[in-house]
Amino acid sequence: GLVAWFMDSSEEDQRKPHKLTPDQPVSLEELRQLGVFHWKLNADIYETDPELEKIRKDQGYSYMDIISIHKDTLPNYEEKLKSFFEEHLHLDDEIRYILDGQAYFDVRDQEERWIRIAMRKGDLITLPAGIYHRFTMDETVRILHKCHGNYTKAMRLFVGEPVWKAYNRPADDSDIRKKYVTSLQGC
Ligand code: KMT
Ligand code: NI
Repeated sequence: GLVAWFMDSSEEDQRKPHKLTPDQPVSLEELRQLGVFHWKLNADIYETDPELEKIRKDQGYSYMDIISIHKDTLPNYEEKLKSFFEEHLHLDDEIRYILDGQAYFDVRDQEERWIRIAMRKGDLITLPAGIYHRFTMDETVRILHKCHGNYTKAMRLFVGEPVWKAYNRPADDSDIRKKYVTSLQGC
């Protein structure tokens, strides 16, 4: 399944794993309690995959597009990567399916600790509206890719018309944040 761990607090390169010593893994169950859900799919057949179709239908993910995160394909690459790594939340769920390459999503747990989630090809993840999170490329150098360097291709899914607006921390007074924090009390 998905691999996740609590992060150290070093300010070193964001693309490094930032594992604690000893390693402190985080289980799928712990992620579920934060409202984070995961599916593993076959990304080689994403265009015709009945499993993906079923998830989209069941969850109402009517919208989808594909973002290719590479300095030659993504306009304002450096600027976007910088904003992806700013701690933020959204008013809606963030749903991402890694079609190629790999990357990290970091989410805050109830005690404000950062959990790093290693996303690889075939991982589909949903982050609940109101959770503080951020995104970064990892250190992988893709030698086979025509340009050496980091690369991630991801499908973005959304219920209805997409709204990508990010609210950088602090957004504690927003209704969606209060709603999310309240939703954690019950479990
Ligand atoms: C976000 O809002 O955190 C993102 O869109 C992350 C990059 S998409 C793979
Ligand atoms: Ni986001």
